[in-house]
Amino acid sequence: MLRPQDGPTRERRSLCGLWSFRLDAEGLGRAEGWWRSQLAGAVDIPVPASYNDIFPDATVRDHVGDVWYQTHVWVPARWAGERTVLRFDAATHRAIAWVNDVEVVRHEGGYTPFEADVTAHLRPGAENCVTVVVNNELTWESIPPGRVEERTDGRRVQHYFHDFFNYAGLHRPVWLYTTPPVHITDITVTTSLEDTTGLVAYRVDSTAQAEEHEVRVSLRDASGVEVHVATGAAGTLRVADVHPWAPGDGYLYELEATLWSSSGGLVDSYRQSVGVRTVEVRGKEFLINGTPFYFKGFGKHEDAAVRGRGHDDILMVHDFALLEWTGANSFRTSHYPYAEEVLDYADRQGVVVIDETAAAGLNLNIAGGVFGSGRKVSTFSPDTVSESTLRTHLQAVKELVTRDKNHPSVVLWSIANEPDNVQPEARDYFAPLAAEARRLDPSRPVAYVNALMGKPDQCVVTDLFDVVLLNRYYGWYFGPNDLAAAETELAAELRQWAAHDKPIVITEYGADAYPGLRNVVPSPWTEEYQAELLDVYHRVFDRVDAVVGEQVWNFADFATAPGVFRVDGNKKGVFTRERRPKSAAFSLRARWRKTGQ
Ligand code: BDP
Repeated sequence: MLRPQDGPTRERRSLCGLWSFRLDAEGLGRAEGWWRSQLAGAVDIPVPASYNDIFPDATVRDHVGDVWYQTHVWVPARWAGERTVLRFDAATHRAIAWVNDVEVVRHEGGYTPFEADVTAHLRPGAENCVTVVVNNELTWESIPPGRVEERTDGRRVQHYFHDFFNYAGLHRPVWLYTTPPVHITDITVTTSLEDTTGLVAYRVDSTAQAEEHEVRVSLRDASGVEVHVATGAAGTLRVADVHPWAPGDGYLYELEATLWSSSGGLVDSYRQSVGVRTVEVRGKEFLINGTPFYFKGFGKHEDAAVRGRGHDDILMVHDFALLEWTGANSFRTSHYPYAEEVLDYADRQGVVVIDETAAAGLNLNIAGGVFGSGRKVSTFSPDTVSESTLRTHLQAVKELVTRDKNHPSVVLWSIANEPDNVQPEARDYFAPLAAEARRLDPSRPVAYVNALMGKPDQCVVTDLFDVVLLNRYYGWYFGPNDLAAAETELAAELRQWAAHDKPIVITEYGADAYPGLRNVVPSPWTEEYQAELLDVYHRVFDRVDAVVGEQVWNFADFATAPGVFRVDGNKKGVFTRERRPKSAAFSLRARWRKTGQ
C-alpha cells in the first residue's frame, strides 16, 4: 500500500491535531450510532498518541473496550473530481471509521495502515465529519493474543502474554489525500548487484488500461541526476557505477513512476526511494552486498512517557542519534511493525532493521515456566492459539511485508517473538507462515525469535527458517547473580545451535537495572550488574563464529503491565525512558565503536 504523498497529481491533508474523544465504558456507541452526531461529553485528545497516559485517570489508562474519536475537516472545493482517500497509519488494535454518516472501513491489527476510497461520501467545499471507534481488546483471535476476563462485579480485565503495556488509540497520523481517478496503486522494487552495476527490478501496478495508458519510470541519483529511464509497467533498470545502500551509508536513489494518457497528458505520478543492495544467508553468514554483516544494536519499543506508543519525529530522530552514539548499526522492531516514518529514516540513516509482526505472546509456557510451576500446558488448542489465530497472523504477515517490502533497511522478517516452538503443533502453525512470507517476498530471509524454553534439540521449527534468532536470559531469569554459570551455559548452548549451520543473532540479552542503583559488588538490579552481564555475553559471542549479531534488550526502559516483577515498567533499558544513559551504555559504546567489531 502506497503512502500518501504530495506531488503534481496528488495532495494530502494531515488530520493530526486535537480530536474529540470519549470512552465507551458501557459499549453503547455502536448500537446508539455515535458517529451520527457530535460526540457527547467528549474531551480533547491529541492524535497521534496512545490515549492511556494523557489524563491522570486510571479508568482511561485501564479501559477495556471501545473508545471514540471524532474530528471535523474542511475539504477544499478543488478536490471535486479527484479520488479521495481516508487513511489511518495505525489504529490499535482494531477500528471502524465513518465519514459523515457512512461506514467506510474496518480494520483488524494495531500496527499496519488501512484506508478507504471516500470519494462518494466526502463533500468537497464543505465541512465533513470523521468518526472512528477504536477497540483495544486482545483475544485468542487477535495478534498479539490476550484474554478478557469478565469479573463478577461487572468489570472487564484484559490479560496478555507479552511484556509491554497494552497502549491503544490512534498511534500514527491520519490522512485525507487525493489521487486522480486513474492512478498508481502500488510499486514494488527489488535490487541486485552485478559487480559495479546495480539492477533495479520494478513493477508499477495501476488502475490504468494498458491500451490507453503508458507507464514510464525514471531513476535519479541522490543529487537528482537521471541515471535511467524506461517505459512499461515492469522491467529492470541498470545503474552503472552504482552507489549501493549499505549499513552506515543510507544512499538512496529515487524512482519516479508516471502514468500517461494516450493523448500525452500526465495522469499520475509517484516517487519511491530505492536503496540498491542485496541480502543473502550463506551457511553461517549473513551477507549484505556480499559482505558478512554483524548486527550490533537493540530490541526497541515505540514507547515514551505521556505519548505512549504515539509516533513522534522528535523522539525518533533522538533515538537514532543515540543508536549512532553507541555505535549500533541495527535494531529489531520488537514487537510489532513500527511507524513507516521510522523505516524511512532507517533507510536514510543506513540503519539495518529486523522487521517483526505483532505476534508476541503465542506461548502459554513462558510465564508458567519461568515464574510458575514449570508444568507444560498446551499453547495450541481450539480455545487458545487456533486456526483463527493463524488466520489473523497470516494477514499480519501479509500487511507487514506488503507495507515494508521496498525498504532497503529491512533485511529480515521476524514472524513472531518467543512463540511455543516445542509442541508438535508448532510446526503446523509456523510452516504456512514461513511459506507465506517467502511467497510475498522471495528476496529476504525469514526467521522467528526463539525463547529459552526451546533449546536446540527441542525446537520443532528451526529448519523452517533461515536465521536463528535467540533471546537469552542466563544470569537473569535463569541463575540470577551467577554470571560464571551464565557464561558456561550460554557457551554450551550456542555451540549446539552452531551445529545447525545457520547464522545466529542474539536478539535479546540483558538485565534490569534501576537507574542510579550502584554497587562495587555487582548484584542484580544495579547498573554494574547489567554492564557486567553484557560483558560476559560478549566474551561468549566472540568465541562462536556462527554468532553474527548482538541486539541488547532493550534500548530504553519501557512501560509494561504493572506487577511484582516490574518496577514502574521494564528496566532493561541501556537508556532510561527519558533517554539518559546507564553505565552499560558506555561499555556498549566502547565495544561497538571499536573498529573491526
Ligand atoms: C523476553 C521478551 C521481551 C521481554 C523480556 C523481558 O521477548 O518482550 O520484555 O523477555 O523479560 O522474553 O525483559
